[in-house]
Amino acid sequence: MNSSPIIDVIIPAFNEERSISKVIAEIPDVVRHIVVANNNSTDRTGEVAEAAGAKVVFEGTKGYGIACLTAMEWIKNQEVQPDIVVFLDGDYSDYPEEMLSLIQPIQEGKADMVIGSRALGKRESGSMTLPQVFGNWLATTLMKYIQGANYSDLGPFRAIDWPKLLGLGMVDKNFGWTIEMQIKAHKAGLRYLEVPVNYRKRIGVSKVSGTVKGVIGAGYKIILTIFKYW
Ligand SMILES: Nc1nc2c(ncn2[C@@H]2O[C@H](COP(=O)(O)OP(=O)(O)OP(=O)(O)O)[C@@H](O)[C@H]2O)c(=O)[nH]1
Ligand SMILES: [Mg+2]
Repeated sequence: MNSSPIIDVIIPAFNEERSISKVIAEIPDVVRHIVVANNNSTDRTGEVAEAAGAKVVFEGTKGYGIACLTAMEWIKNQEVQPDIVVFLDGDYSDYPEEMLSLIQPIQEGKADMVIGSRALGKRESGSMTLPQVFGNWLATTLMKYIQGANYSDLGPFRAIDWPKLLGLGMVDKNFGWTIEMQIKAHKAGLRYLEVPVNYRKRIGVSKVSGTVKGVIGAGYKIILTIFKYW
């Protein structure tokens, strides 16, 4: 790949007004567009992200996947397409500067997709709930036995070759998004690897792992997705 690839970042965000500007500020300056998918937030997420220099696209239907798909549509409509896209959460759990280690293997032609694995990195105590740790272990173990895929985490922080991502035909509109990408990448023969990423307690209120509804909804959808792509 080109030694200075064009890199865009996608941040799905639902009510992250307290964290989003910190996330944006710490993104390395190798990035071209930072696209925040404002997922029907009822707080000032959109205004704050725009003031911090991001392109904000609005998605009125709630759901992690649909927010990512909307941001991808915006990128598809740009005259110059990126080489690499990075996905990052808006809650400041990830360390945006670690993006460089996700991008590097793709830039060097060693991988098409790089997952930031929290299982391999250092986790601040309390940054992941027990159901979340167990759920990620179960999902990656099932993926190993059912699909033969080699992952240790469903970490949302990831980088992927843009044309290859488009080729996967992503469709999941909510919590199946991360695992769908991983299963499809494996089945399509993409070269993928994981690098350790560190993880800290989010700023603001949990939408998924800290709520009963979120855990059940995400767990159900993740297992369903594994069997859907059996
Ligand atoms: N739950 C949820 N999150 C969304 C949605 N749209 C965008 N997001 C963003 O997706 C990211 C992940 O959500 P989080 O609430 O951090 O979920 P999590 O990382 O599993 O759990 P916690 O960090 O413990 O809350 C955040 O940046 C959210 O703002 C949506 O419709 N639902
Ligand atoms: Mg989070």
